[in-house]
Amino acid sequence: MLGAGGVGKSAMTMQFVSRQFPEDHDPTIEDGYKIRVRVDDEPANLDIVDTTGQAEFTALRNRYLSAGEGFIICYSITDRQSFDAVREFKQLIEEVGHTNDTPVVLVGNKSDLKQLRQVTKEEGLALAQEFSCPFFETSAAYRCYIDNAFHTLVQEIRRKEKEAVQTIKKKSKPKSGIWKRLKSPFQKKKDSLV
Ligand SMILES: Nc1nc2c(ncn2[C@@H]2O[C@H](COP(=O)(O)OP(=O)(O)OP(=O)(O)O)[C@@H](O)[C@H]2O)c(=O)[nH]1
Ligand SMILES: [Mg+2]
Repeated sequence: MLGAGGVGKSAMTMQFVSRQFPEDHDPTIEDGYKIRVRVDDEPANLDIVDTTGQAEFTALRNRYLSAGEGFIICYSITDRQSFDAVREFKQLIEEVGHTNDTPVVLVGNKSDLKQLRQVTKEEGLALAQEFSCPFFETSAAYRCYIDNAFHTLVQEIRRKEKEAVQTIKKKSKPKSGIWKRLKSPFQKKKDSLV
């Protein structure tokens, strides 16, 4: 879970893991949750790291960037600054992973606080399109689209794993041209024996 301070990373995680909503903002230093869920009828063992949004613990948070298989980047729809910070989180992930292909889901949380909205849904969608990643507006308070966000990240991780396996298979398969050329001398010998 990545995102600026107070956007609801812990609230989303707690709703997902234990169906509880913390009313107070208790700034996270670092929390971890292990949970087994089923996604598309397949079990998934999730190791969720709820990171800090507090600037003073940035170094601590960054340790998880290289270990993470996938990321939920959160902002709050009521906090323009948290939306502006999303790009920095995406860049960090790219830098650490040396790829722009790490599974990411973008989440605009606190969708229940409509009257305090500072970021439109269209802006969220446009950023997700730029990142080529799924997007949800969630409410941790009302448990809206929380499962969708986590399950979609699992699907993204699985999809990219499958793609990686396909690429390795393709690379290790000898090209038919070379293969034919290698085989042809033997073929001729065999033919001449007959
Ligand atoms: N109305 C509403 N409030 C929310 C929602 N999600 C979180 N909050 C509130 O926002 C405050 C901050 O939530 P946290 O989950 O602690 O935020 P965080 O992103 O974990 O913050 P840090 O750990 O400091 O990075 C708390 O008071 C929550 O109750 C939501 O969906 N709707
Ligand atoms: Mg927190």
